[in-house]
Amino acid sequence: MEITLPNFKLSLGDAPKQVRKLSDMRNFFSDKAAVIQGLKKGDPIIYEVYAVENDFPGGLCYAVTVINPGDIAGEYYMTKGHFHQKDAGEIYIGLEGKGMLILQNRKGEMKNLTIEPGKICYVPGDFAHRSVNTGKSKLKFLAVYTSESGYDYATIEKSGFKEKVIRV
Ligand code: PAN
Ligand code: ZN
Repeated sequence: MEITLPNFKLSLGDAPKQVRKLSDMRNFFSDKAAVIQGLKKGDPIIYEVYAVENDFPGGLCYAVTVINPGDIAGEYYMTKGHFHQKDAGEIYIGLEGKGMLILQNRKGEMKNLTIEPGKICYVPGDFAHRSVNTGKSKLKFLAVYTSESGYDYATIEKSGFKEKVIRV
């Protein structure tokens, strides 16, 4: 089943913006020396998130993430990545650009999906997820998740993902 929307326009109103710069990502990129080196030249924005959070039981939240193109010692710009505190699934819908969605559960099992305009990706509730911009332009996608999901960044900050996405 396919639907073509020629003049598609998505509006999140005045959703607040979160900015993640290289300095916020020190513990997430693999090559720590390259991060330190990069920070000597500046502190580039890696990604921005425009999120509408509805904090009530049974509610839904939604957010557009914009990841800039670029890499740190070959490792593409990416999100921090997180588990949900409560195992709850999530939907990602690709809007612009080209990327990958890396999924890893607590047993270390991995799944990789591509993110591209119009593609719907399902994130199972027990999988940590990180999106990666593998293209030359901005990667934009919409995420829809439950109000009760919560975020566990600490596990990924400590142990990372088993796989990293690098420029070849
Ligand atoms: C997304 C992510 C967003 C930013 O809305 O929160 O892409 O990634 P990090 O949260 O890993 O920094 C989502 O998965 N929400 O649950
Ligand atoms: Zn999530």
